[in-house]
Amino acid sequence: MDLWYTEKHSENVGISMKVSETLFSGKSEYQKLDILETLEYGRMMLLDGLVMVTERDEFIYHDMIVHPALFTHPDPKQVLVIGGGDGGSIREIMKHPGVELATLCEIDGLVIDKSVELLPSMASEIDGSNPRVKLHVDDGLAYIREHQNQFDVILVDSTDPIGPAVGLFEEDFYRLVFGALKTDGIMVAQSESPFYHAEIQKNMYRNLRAVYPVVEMYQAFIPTYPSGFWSFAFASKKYHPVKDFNRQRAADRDFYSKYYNADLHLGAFMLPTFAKENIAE
Ligand code: AG3
Repeated sequence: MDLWYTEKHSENVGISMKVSETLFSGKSEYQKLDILETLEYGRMMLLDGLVMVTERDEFIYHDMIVHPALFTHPDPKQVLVIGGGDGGSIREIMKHPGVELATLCEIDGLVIDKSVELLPSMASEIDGSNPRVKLHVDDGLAYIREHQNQFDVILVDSTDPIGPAVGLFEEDFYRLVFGALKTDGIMVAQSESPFYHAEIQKNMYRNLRAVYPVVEMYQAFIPTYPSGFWSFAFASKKYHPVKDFNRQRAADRDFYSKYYNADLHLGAFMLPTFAKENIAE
């Protein structure tokens, strides 16, 4: 018997993967969580039926949510991840030796527990053994309200703006994040597909611009997300991701990254016309 999982990307289009095994399927108080073994993409985690990560292509998303901000900020020491319970973002942050502490604030403890158990290649740094990593199972909004003016970089590693992540796309939240950043802080948030989510992007970037002086969009190719063309919002109090980018520092990094590199850092901020139009002021 052939088993396939399909995530619908629109009413009439979806991505399908052949599945060999269901490793976990359950429900937390927030959402449905499934971890499947696929033939082509390795293990895959779904939240409410949406693909969050696969072992085969997660390096792209996690390189790109972390390294552009950490190589734009000249000296990031305190980094917060909101969401990101699979641990992939924390793993990449730990490759920056200057980071003193990375804090993970994930609302759903089940996501952390099951990632540690079933997705060790991502969750290796969130199993409680690394003193440079602090874990909080808490609502991101509540957490940053209590932790103002503390972080150099805040990464919003969320799911789509439905379910528990809705509040993470609103102006009030961006204002709280602004307050939780130091005076030269940077926020990066995953910002959906320019191809499928023009309306979400329009609102999201309008909300960001109401709060931050520097707001730019950058792109990455992520085969398992809707359309494969994905984006991130770079919102900053001071540093510009292209003008203030120290190319040499990125080129001299002492770790391997399979997607990110110093040329790509700059190229990622160059957008096709339709994507620019989604977020035009
Ligand atoms: N964040 C999920 C991005 C949204 C994917 N959307 C979708 N498949 N419809 C991933 C978290 C990885 N740390």
